Amino acid sequence: MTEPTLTLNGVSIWKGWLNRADQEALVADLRAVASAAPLFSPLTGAGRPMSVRMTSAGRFGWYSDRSGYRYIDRHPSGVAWPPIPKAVLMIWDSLCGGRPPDCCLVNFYDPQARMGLHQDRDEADFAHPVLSISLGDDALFRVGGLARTDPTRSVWLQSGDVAVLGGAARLAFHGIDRLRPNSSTLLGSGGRINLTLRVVT
Ligand code: MD3
Ligand code: FE
Repeated sequence: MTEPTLTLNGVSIWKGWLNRADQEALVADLRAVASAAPLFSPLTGAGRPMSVRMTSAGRFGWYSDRSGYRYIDRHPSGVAWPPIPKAVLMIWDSLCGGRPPDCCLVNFYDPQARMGLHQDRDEADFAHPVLSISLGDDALFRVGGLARTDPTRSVWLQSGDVAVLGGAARLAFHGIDRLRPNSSTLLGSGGRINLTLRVVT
């Protein structure tokens, strides 16, 4: 396996893992996912809609409402989540291998959207890595340690970058502080897509 371009608090980042043609093909796949399973704004525990819109592909999709964060086996409309695109599974194979992911969360950020510092802990087994793919505008990614108050480091994630979160970093606090608007021409109307692949069960 190739070496990551950089590591940040244990998070491995491969800059430009996807070339422009790969990125364009992936966006087309994701438009098909979002047309079968439309984007929605999950509610936080406080009942406020998140600024990031989401949908999922795979056996499970991530969902949240006032009853909490969880994985559900259908889109809120009742339709099945579409299959994870083959090109996405191939990226997982190259960098993670092992058991294939059963959720591909699709996060869509409009220029104002953010994601506060959090841990990913809705999965059954944290021994499996998480893989993230960035498309579209640059995003300021922040990662800390296992406690919310641990020191954090930040890096700009760009279109085509892939990150793997494994080992101790799997439970690190992380978030997206802001986008750099109009930094990419990949998405016609701007914004950012992040794909997060996880083994859920
Ligand atoms: C570091 N998404 O959906 S992906 C999420 O860019 C989420 O949309 C962000 O955090 C995004 O939960 C960040 C990169 C990422 C994903 C999982 C991690 C970084 C992580 C788990 C542990 C540590
Ligand atoms: Fe997360």
